[in-house]
Amino acid sequence: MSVVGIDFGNLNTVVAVARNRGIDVITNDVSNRATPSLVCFGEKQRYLGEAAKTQEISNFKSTISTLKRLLARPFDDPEVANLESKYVNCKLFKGEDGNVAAEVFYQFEQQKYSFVQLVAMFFNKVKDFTSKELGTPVSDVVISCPGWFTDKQRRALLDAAEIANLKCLRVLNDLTAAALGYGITKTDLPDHSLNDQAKPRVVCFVDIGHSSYQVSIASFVKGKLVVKGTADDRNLGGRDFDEVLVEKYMTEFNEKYKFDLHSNAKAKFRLRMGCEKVKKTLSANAATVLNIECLLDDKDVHAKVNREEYEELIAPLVARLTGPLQKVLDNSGFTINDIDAVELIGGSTRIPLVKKTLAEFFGGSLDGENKLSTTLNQDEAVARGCALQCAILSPVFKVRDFSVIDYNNYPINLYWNTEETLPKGGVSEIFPVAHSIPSSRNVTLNPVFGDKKNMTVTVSATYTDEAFNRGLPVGVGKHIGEFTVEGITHIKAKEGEERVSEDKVNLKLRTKLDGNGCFSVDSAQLAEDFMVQVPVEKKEEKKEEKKEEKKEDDKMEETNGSEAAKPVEYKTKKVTRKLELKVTQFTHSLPPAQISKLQALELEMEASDKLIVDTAEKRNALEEYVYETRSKLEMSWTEFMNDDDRVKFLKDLADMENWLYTEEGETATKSVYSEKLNKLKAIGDPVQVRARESEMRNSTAKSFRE
Ligand code: ATP
Ligand code: K
Ligand code: MG
Repeated sequence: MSVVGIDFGNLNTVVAVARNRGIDVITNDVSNRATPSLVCFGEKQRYLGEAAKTQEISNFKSTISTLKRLLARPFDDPEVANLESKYVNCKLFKGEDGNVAAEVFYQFEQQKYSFVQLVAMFFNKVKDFTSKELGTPVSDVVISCPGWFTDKQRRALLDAAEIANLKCLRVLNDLTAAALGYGITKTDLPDHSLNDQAKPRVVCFVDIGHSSYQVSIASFVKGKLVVKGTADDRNLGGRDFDEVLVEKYMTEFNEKYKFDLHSNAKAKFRLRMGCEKVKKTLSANAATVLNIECLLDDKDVHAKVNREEYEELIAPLVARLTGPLQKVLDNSGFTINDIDAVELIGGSTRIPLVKKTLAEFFGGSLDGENKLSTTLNQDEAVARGCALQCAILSPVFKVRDFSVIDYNNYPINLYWNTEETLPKGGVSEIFPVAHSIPSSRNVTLNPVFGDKKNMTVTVSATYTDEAFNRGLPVGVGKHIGEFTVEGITHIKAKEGEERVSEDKVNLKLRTKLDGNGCFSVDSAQLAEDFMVQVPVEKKEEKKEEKKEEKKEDDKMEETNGSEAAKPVEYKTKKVTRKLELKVTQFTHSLPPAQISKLQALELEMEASDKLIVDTAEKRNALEEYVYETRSKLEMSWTEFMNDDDRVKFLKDLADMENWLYTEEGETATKSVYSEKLNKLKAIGDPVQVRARESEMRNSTAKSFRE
């Protein structure tokens, strides 16, 4: 069993695993520590992660990026058309569920996939290279997501993991993951078991990645962290720092070279890649050159860029950094003086002007003293934190326990049917801002039966309008779900009891804001107090019955003075009876049947990819054997085969080479290649054995002489 943390970035995904010695970031199939979050469809097979990156230009319209940001986004969300689509090269359309989906060309056909499916494909690849690296199957994972993800987006992430046959133990906020990594490795945190007055350490975490900017403040004591506030500008990230250069050079090159870069997506894409490189170089150098060969119409383009000029261009973006910093201070009730350190995370915090702005905001300067700290690896902190969380949650791994209390940034309202239940308020802010995560709360309603014997109560949950002020993506919307409880009735008296009163029925709903940040109504319980008439038992019997009642978790009270009014053999008593009812959930999670269908489809595609790869490997093996054996026959093997056989074998090899380049030889099946290779080997192997034996004899003789 393995313990895995996945930082699912919009640009790059980083995977960390818990091993006996600690947490390691693992490398992928081409030995990189970060994997491009890309999915690509080819004529025969899919290319995922690194393989997709190498196909991105040649398979332009069928390579899909921006997986994380388009996951669970309604097609009609204006941000899809006005913002995200700028970074996506494939065709987007409105899926049946109203969410944005992708149309690609795969196996010579138009194919359509939802982003839940695309993310699942990518996760399946992550699973594949992680299990290869670990040498064990991967199941349990913790996956990070932006703090600003809504219930719907988080559920989509969980669905994608499930479709990829991963068991996601928790969806963890990026910055909370980083905070966990920080807390668990610091040995000098204030210890409240020694001194409960000790001031907790207060750390501000800042993550500027490829597409978004997030901040949080967490307080730490030994063994525990509490997130005290969060804020973000979810549409500010590295890609925006590229885009200012793209805009500038697009205008310049259009003028200078009479290009029309606006209408050439591929050229624009290559310009964007060039600009990203320039941006990165300028983080460490005062000047550089933008150089792109054959950008358009066979023309190479060049431009000198210096950092000063670049900093002027990005000044408006950098100005947006302070808003969320002020907000997170306001939310958490801390002042700048309270902040002990500012931990930087994400690739874009490498930009010097960004660092300078952050240092100055917290009362320091970049060259002098400041609160900026990089005790965490800025590219790997989130993945490491996820792996730690997975280790804490996993039963197979022993790790120091560390309690993580997250922060609810989007308040949640619960609504219920005002006509048929009391109280009639109809709405309650069930999880307000700053409520801790995970947590649960009970809500008690009193169904009003009227003439009905049997009732159904539906409650619904949404984010409050206040959530929009706190950054909830408007287009994703505030809807969370409906939760229906059927079969609400007066509870029946037990056998031998006669019910003599109708009373108030309590419907207790247990609501939960779980570790994933998802809301649910977990269970429902009916409870009713009523009077029953029962025969008076003898002392011993009574004792026995009491025991039994206790076992069923029932509460029984006797009512005073009723016994005298009744015939001697009967009495009236008050009982509390409870009944568990099923809650049917209508959330944004996919129904189980749909998940199974998509799992099967994913397995099918995976098998088809594997067959293509294996077939190509077999063909290569055959081709290699032909070349190698021929050269051996012409050189070192001459003496181990008689001339006739050798000439015949050489001809076989030449025929095989010719066949490999015929239509049939290019498109044969795995087993045909295997069979042909085995036939050649049947002739070649004995020669190989003779050659090796002779070689060994020679080398023994040689060492004997020496
Ligand atoms: P997100 O968190 O938004 O989903 P991500 O996690 O994939 O995205 P990161 O890997 O943290 O993003 O950061 C990638 C971004 O950092 C890219 O925009 C990249 O250009 C930028 N970046 C990386 N190195 C540097 C550098 N030296 N200078 C400036 N920017 C850099
Ligand atoms: K990342
Ligand atoms: Mg990130």
